[in-house]
Amino acid sequence: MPHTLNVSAIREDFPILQQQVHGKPLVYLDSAATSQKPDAVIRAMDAYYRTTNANIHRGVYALAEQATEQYEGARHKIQKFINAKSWREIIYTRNATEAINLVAYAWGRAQIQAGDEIVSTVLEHHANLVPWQLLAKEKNARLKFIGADAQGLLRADDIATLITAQTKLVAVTMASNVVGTLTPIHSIIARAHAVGARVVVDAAQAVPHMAVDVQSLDCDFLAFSGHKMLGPFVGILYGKRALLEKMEPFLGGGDMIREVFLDHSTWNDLPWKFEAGTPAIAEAIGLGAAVDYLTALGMDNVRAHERELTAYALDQLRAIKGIRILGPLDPEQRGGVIAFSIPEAHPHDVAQIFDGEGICVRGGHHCAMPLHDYYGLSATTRASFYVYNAPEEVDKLVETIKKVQQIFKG
Ligand code: C6P
Repeated sequence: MPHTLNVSAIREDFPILQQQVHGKPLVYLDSAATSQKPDAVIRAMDAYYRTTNANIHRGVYALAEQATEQYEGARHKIQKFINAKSWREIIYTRNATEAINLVAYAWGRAQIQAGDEIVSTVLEHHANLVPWQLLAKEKNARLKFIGADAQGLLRADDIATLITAQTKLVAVTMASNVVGTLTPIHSIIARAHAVGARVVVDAAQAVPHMAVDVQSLDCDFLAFSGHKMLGPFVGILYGKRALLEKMEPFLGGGDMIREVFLDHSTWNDLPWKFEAGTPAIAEAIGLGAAVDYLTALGMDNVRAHERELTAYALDQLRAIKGIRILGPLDPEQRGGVIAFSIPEAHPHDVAQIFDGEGICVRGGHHCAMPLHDYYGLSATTRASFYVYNAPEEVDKLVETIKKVQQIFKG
């Protein structure tokens, strides 16, 4: 396997990976749930608490000014990372889930009316499904779903026929957290815009793993989570400035206002109109450090590394008899997420056996119950790769699957 990234050097940057679990070297294959954090991120947050801790946008003293500068500086890094036109289009949220809910409340409640259609896909994480169910119910709007084939590829026919003049919004994932599919996001967005619909992209499994350029995508909104991209627990909503300017606030309180009277208020400029209350300051600064780290690696290298690992894993997994692997067979069409099912073993038992080997994998429905139903499964086991994973760890994954089969064949 060619080495696009220097994995052993990268691993040195991650203190957590140096430990043993149950007497075995830790093998972390659950980065789709949350990634590990490099020293640079931990140090950035530590330095904030040790030297700069103060609230932002309020104090006139040096500490508060430095904290504000670092918090806003991280926003500029994130802007550059996804190539947004303006830093005002970058809104800090709690996570990707909150980012999508912000759109559902602040944009959706004003724009969606009875009879309107919202088009999504069967691949979605609950975070990009439940907010639209709530909105559709409240507004008497209709939800429609683009289907997928047996490999988890979205059906081109559905994209063409379901997105129509009645469609007001298309809510679609860029990369599935279960089947790994990279969706044809450019053509979905083009189709949606051709009928006058807006598009929300769930990029929680995309921004950490490949170069994402919101201007080239031309998406209206895009959501992702810092904690899946080597950063801390903070999220980001990107939105086109013209849309965000017209939207009413999501949450009310401090910092999001310009003037407050007893009977009404006026709103702060973007992006602060959507950042009510004291935000996760250290986390935002930590995310800035994560963006620096990923930028230094190069997002094309990150993608190439994960594609190589995924191809290597798929080759070996396909050779194992009696397991079902979800998602596209071609590594070009998927991210570094591989969910599989061993029919004789429940995924929770599988994950426990893996744990005994010091290997972290996730067992369950991965917050995508309808997708599991779609494929006639109640749960799967999932391995997911990131910059610090090595081919030897894929070998351990394969060995442990064989061990599980042995145990259950008894
Ligand atoms: N998926 C997983 O193990 P939050 O929890 O808000 O940071 O991210 C939500 C989310 C949204 N979209 C996709 C595609 C996701 O994968 C996730 C998070 C984790 O797959 C936790 S369930």
